[in-house]
Amino acid sequence: MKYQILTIACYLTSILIIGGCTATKKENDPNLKLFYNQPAKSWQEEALPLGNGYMGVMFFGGVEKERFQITETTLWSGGPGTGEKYNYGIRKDAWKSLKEVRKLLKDNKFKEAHELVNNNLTGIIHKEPDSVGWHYFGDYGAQQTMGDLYVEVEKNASIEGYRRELDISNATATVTYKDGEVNHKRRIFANYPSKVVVYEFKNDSKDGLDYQIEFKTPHKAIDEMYSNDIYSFRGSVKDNDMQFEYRLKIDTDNGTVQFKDGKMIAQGCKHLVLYQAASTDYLNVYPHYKGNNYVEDNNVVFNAIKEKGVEQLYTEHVNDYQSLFSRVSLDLKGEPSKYNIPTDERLKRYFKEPDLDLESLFFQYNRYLMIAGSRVGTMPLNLQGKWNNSTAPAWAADYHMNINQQMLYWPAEVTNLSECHMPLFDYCESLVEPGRVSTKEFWNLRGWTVSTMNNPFGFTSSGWDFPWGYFPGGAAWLCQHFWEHYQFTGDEAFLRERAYPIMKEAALFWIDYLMEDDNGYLVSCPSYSPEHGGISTGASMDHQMAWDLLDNCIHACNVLSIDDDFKTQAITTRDKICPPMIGKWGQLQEWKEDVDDPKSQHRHVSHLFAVHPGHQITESQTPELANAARVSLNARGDGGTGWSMAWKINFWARLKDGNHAYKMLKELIDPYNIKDKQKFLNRGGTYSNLFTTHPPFQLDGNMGGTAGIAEMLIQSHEGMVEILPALPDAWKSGKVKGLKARGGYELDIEWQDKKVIRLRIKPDYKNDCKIMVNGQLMELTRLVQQKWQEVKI
Ligand code: FUC
Repeated sequence: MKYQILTIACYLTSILIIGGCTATKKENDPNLKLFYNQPAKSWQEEALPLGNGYMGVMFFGGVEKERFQITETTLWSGGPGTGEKYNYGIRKDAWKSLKEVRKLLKDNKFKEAHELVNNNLTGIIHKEPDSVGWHYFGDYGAQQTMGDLYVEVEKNASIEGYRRELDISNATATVTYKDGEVNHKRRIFANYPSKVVVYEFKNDSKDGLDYQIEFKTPHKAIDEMYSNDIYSFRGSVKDNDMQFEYRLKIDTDNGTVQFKDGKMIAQGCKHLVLYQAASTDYLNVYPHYKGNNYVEDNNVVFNAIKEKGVEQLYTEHVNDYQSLFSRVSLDLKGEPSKYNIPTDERLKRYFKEPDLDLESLFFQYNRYLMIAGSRVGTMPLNLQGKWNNSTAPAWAADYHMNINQQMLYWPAEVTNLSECHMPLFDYCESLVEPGRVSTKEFWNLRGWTVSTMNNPFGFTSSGWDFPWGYFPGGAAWLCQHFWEHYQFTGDEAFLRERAYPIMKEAALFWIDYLMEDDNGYLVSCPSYSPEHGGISTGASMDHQMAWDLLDNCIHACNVLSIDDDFKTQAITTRDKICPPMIGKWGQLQEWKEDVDDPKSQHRHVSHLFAVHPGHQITESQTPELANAARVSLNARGDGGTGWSMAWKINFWARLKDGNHAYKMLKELIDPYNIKDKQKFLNRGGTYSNLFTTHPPFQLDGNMGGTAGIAEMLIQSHEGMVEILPALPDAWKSGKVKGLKARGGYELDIEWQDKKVIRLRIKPDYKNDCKIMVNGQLMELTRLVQQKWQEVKI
């Protein structure tokens, strides 16, 4: 340990126990609003997202015609429903080529090895010959939009005072305007406990107005009806017959409703409320993935809300949402005058003038998106979270395991949304069974794996082309999340019953797969550094992920008092893995061979996994390697797609360079990056709805961005909690409340002139804490669990 620990007694006396909790509930915080003076035209760039985990909605705020685009993330094309050909991507007996591939690589016959892997060790999909690039994958399928709900209302005069708003302090969207003398107000919210989305329309006209309501879908209709104020559309996806029901209850205080030609016409309304539920027959159970009683799902929802009016549902929603969202607040001391600038305009100005509070809004918006998209019992976030308007979205809007899926969940624990992490764990557990089959057929080894692309129908095979698709390390990386969840929560039952079994099984694959090279190191073969370079023996990322997984398994064994052959094997294997190496230009090597190209600016920087999200390389323990990582990162440059820039925030934060991390954050938020395609091919940025882009929109950049901001403010991967480890000069003073650290601590931090001036800690399950504040390491002891305590600085 590089730092000297400060006398403990001195700090013991300085801890004051104070009561109460840090209620950060902020109603009407003007910086927690996105707002615009015009309706959205573009789905991707302007429409605004809402969600209750089950359904995602994008709303446009059109005056005469409102459009709500609806996603229910279990709705997919592809999979077993397409017919017998679909076989989870498995190429039977693929493993028989493994020996030959390894021999070819030993003889440096890379071209031949590539050919053989491409022909024999890739997965299989069945698609039409006229498929279009990254948008159509045959029986692999794609996440599907469910459709759009349109609500038309008459417009009689010129419009004044238009405002479209999303308040993320209470997850409520509103549209307000005046049409002549008539005031209009819409309110939209997505309620998780009752599983409904509610759309409310109000006007203060004398006799009420007519509203036309219509649901449109690209999918096949099975049945459409309207009876007793309830509209129901049953449909199915064409290629796999996945069935779904979209249901809408229509409440009018004083109007009448007629159903004609697929449209509901509500006449003479001053107050119209629509309650929406949706469900599909998808069931996340291998091998059929079908059988959910989706109509019954909707019956249950509508029975339960019968007695609850719109206000009760709204209160329930706000309480539920705020119980998560309000745990954390971030104040970067920007200029309040910016709060009155519409968000699109504010974003445009962002690069020219500082707007620190836009950075905190971005941070909180992504927490909002996590709560809107990932709740207990729902599918995990995918590439587009829960917001997809297409039947052929980019990369199928799938679960992408070579960076994207993991990044989506990086902010979950540290930003105090541990519960939102749960869908990822449920989902990973559902991959184990098909993942075992893939591991048997592709490598004839123990354990479970998942590669680059994954659909919710157990496609755990390598992708259908080499090299991009070959990434069995997906499972090892996902398992890091299980261990992290334990570290942040101290939930030993979770560790014993859920985390350890899945981690162990993922580790078995690596124990079997790694092979000894001529130097006596264990190396990954064949291996491929995600989407960069070619086939190799010993891509550093594989080694780092395997090291991380085995190291975490060993720690888990210690916590659970497990002392068996597996633990011994895990230790022996971990210690023999080819370590991170420094190459001829001072770089961290991406491969075992020293062949890195100093000119490559590729967006993937996979060999820095050990810096983040791993912890094998740290500033204090392995300074030379950390420096080599810095050299590599500088060479790769500051460009990249949304997620790539977001990852770089995290890297620079871990390398304790707050200013560089901040530069990357600005690049990520900057909307002009997207336009600058000539200069920077494939460059991300942020749209005016604050969605980050690859392009196209991918949610990983949002989530990686928020994780990066948290990483600048707090770190805890080195057995201690570091306060403000990578604070940029731009964030001179500020306050952050409610961030979490490994060990289960919750922290409130206030700083001025880049120095911590106030610190409070609430330990969850421990009585002590090593903590680094203003460059000094302190050891706090005899802390009281579940209580806020002041640490005197
Ligand atoms: C990975 C990345 C791409 C894209 C895709 C969804 O394969 O390399 O840039 O983000 O996922």
